[in-house]
Amino acid sequence: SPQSSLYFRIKMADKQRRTTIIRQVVFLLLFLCVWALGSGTVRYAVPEEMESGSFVANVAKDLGLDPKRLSARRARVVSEGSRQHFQLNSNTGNLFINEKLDREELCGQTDPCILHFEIILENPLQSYRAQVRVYDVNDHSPEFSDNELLLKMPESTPPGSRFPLANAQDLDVRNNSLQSYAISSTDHFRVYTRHRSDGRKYAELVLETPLDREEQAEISFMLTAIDGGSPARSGAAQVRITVLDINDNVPEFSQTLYRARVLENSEQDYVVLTVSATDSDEGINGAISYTFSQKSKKNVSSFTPPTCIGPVPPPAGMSSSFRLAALSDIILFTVFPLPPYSWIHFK
Ligand SMILES: [Ca+2]
Ligand SMILES: [Ca+2]
Ligand SMILES: [Ca+2]
Ligand SMILES: [Ca+2]
Repeated sequence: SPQSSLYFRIKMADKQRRTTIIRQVVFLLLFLCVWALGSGTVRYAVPEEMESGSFVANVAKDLGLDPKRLSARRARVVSEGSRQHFQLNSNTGNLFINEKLDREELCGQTDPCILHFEIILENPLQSYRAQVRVYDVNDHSPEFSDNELLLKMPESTPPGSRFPLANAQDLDVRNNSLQSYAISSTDHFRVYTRHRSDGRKYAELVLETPLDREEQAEISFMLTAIDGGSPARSGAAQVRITVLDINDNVPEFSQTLYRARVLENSEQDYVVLTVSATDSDEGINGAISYTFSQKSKKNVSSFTPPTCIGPVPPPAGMSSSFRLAALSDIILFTVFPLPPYSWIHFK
């Protein structure tokens, strides 16, 4: 009937109006919620490593809440994680550190280190976002993974050669982290602080002056890593460089000219002369054997081949000697290994 049709239309309009109102209320509530959250965020900053129970701030004052009503409204702190880093005194509105904050443990290399939590009140329900920035304190020294860094380089290494060294690690951030490297005095090396692509700093050793194993077979010095904290902290490692031998020394006779006199009727195996040579190189590079040179073969025909009577091969730097048994006037000796070689006149 027309009447029932009209009633139906009124009903529909009513329903639509109510839906619209509900939608508007929900929207308004959402808006208020967002506004409350936005306006209620409080930010604080504390240095790490402060003792448990240290005062952070009075949140009641900062949020404009009545401290006397905090207890009745069951005000409390709810952290995002499982650990409660802070506690609220519901009588005063003071926020305290619940347990000592270690920035390195909480955030590692993430900087800034921010802890988020909420301050929740009941009757009426209100929540405020809060965050505390934990400032870094220089409580770590740069550390090398090994106390000793061992390197080997041939004595022929040209000056200007670069040697990257293992980097030290400092768990702190920014200025409190590792800034530079230094070495204790050495004539041969300089150290430079270089940056890796990931931002970490490592030490690069540069050879300044030529090495000479015969002069110094091992070079050692301290490598120090320094941070930028105030006061600065540092860590050190011993650098030991073994200089490897190169055959850069010729054997040298104890005299450039040896003179000897022999009677023409000397017996066979008569010792005419003992000569000796030394080579300051190491191992096989310093081993000496003796021989007559090709040129003087004719002259030495009456000599037995020279024999080494010292240890064969002689230890580096030790002299070796041989004996000759025969007659002659002038002989040329060549000393091995060849090249390089030394020679002497034998008269
Ligand atoms: Ca710490
Ligand atoms: Ca720290
Ligand atoms: Ca540090
Ligand atoms: Ca050498």
